[in-house]
Amino acid sequence: MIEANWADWPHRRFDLLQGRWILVSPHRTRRPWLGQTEKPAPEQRPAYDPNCYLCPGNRRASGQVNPAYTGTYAFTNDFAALLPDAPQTGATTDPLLRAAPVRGECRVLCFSPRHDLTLAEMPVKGIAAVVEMWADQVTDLGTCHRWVQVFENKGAIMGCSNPHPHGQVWAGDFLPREAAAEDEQQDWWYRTHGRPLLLDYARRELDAGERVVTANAHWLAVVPWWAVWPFEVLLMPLRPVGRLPELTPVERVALAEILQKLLVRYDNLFEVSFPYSMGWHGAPTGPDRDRPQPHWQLHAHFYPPLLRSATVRKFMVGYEMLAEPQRDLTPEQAAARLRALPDVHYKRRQSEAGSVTAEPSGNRSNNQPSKGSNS
Ligand code: H2U
Ligand code: ZN
Repeated sequence: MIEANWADWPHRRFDLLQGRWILVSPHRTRRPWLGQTEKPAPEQRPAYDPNCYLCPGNRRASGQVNPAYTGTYAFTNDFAALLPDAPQTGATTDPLLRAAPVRGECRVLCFSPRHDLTLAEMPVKGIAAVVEMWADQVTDLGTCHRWVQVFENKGAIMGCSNPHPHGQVWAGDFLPREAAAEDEQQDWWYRTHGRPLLLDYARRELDAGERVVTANAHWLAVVPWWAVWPFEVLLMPLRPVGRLPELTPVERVALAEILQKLLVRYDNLFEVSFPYSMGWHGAPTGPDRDRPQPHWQLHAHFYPPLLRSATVRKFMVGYEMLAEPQRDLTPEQAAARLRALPDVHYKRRQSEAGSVTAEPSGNRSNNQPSKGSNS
């Protein structure tokens, strides 16, 4: 248990993965709120949208036509941020105005041909196909690129341009800032303690229970001790795994199952399709591919912006931009709220009551939550 008064008084917590401090101000959750809190009108999307550039058979901005795909589908981003043939010259020698050339590739990953679904509303089988696609992209792009960033930006509030269920992968020949910080922190822990940081951390969280959102035999989802976003979640496997392609078939299905449980809870929190940015971090690839990196533990981050309703979001402004990240709601409070929610999607419950239709959630195996996860 954390010190009792930490639920009431300002304090700082250390983010061991990023190596930085976070300010926590739980007493501020009692301040009055005068902003909006209403729920937006539920969105009704067609299963196929002739104007969507991600739907099967439709033409994209590049003029290329998507195939009549029936499962997942990946294509090279028509407006890629990294290019495979960018010139490799031009590194500056000026110590004040530094620059370096970069090469890479960007792809768009369609999760389903159905325009009206989200990962949260897809059956476990469909989510497992997305897990396969993520792993295949890491294998493929990891042969030559040092960092393969698989991610999903979901919801207009996160700048996502299209509600068709999709993610992206950006692969480059350099270690980006977040990756470099995590590499350094995990390496330091491993050298000091002889075990991977995130496996020690997962064990501690399973024992404590108070930040666990959901868990199964292979995976753990927690609101991390050092969470910045109100309902931030860290998802990790419970045995040493460096990268997505190393997951066994059983672990992949277990991942699809825990993803569904987590994302359904997210949607149920404010009864909206919950926006977030999520993405996978694993051991660096490319030239580092065959180098042993036992300090690296595969994990996913979920960063949702919503704070107290479908329309009230946390802003990273003021002190956060100029000093350090800050949160009001404690990670323990956030985890307790997520844990208490049903893992049946609210649209499904409504459709059973006869209003909205949704895809069967395919909630097959009912995993036993680990110790402490259901308090
Ligand atoms: P969001 O996930 O942020 O909505 O981005 C979708 C991506 O799809 C975006 O990176 C790409 C954009 O460059 N895109 C295409 O590759 N082809 C298109 O025809 C439109 C959008
Ligand atoms: Zn579509």
